[in-house]
Amino acid sequence: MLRHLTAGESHGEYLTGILEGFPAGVKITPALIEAQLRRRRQAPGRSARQALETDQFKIISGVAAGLTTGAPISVLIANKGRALPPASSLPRPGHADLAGMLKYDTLNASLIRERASARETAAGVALGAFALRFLEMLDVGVNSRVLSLGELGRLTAESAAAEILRARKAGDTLGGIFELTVENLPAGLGGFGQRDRRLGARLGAALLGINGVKGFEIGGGFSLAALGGKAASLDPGLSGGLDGGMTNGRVLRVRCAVKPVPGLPGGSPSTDLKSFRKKLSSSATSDTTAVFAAAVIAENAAALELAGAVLEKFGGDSLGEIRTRVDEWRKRTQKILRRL
Ligand code: EPS
Repeated sequence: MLRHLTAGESHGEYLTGILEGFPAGVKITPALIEAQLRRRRQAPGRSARQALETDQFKIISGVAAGLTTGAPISVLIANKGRALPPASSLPRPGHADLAGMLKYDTLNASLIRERASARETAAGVALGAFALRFLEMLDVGVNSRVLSLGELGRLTAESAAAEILRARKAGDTLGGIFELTVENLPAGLGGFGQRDRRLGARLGAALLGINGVKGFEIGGGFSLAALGGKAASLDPGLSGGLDGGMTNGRVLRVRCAVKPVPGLPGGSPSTDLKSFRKKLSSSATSDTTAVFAAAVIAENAAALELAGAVLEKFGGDSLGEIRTRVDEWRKRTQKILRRL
């Protein structure tokens, strides 16, 4: 079983990530982790905080001489942004503030924001880099792309940058849709015996757990509802690589909708929970869109889930052992899949 946890606040000293159950023998360099962290940090549409953060990290355990050892992996990421926002009893609409204040019985929204912040995703990405590397060693390719930004489709780097600038100037923020594809997954990962073994449900939980993700669909997703069974059966790709909660040997394809960042630069109407006066909540966040960063985070989050599913099916404690089993399994399933 592959498990992971993160800890740390947005303006605390460090973020921490722990990955347990990861096999030995996976070659990992700091550059591989840095590359993933950089992709997340430098995704378009983020705030000035991203220019400040350098995501200086340290691998504390679980790696020796550039190879994972099988022991729990821990990673620390230092925060540069250390100025803790002042206590505030004014929840920012659309953020975790109000629900968190009610839940933890506090009138200080800052205590909620600190952990609910998307800063946490840096730790998740650092751990995901290990899972991505493991999958890469098994010739599994994980990719993502942003399909739309606000109402803008057919994106280019230029059109996206222009749209982000337009929204920023208008004091607005943007959502979007990204697609995640995974190629060459062994068939038969996941399971149908219980709902929580279904790989679609597991991926859904992993991706819906990313800040701001409000929608998730597999393959044809919501468009399948309008198709007849005859039409739907003509395109096996509509299953998104999953049938009955298991990989079917095709490309895995899922999509997520990311809501517009709720913190508006000009503030949003809210109610102070001490005075119950209506006030404008000034937003601590000035991100314009999170969809590009979320796509990178999703690759890493999905990789952790899929690496876990591979380990559950094939077992094994070292990369060599697992790779032999996966190769053997692929030969076996390919004999059938090739003839379909
Ligand atoms: C975030 C608000 C912004 C983001 C932050 C997430 O930070 P600040 O509170 O300093 O304005 O930049 O994201 C990160 C720091 C990061 O590394 O992703 C929020 O409220 O979720």
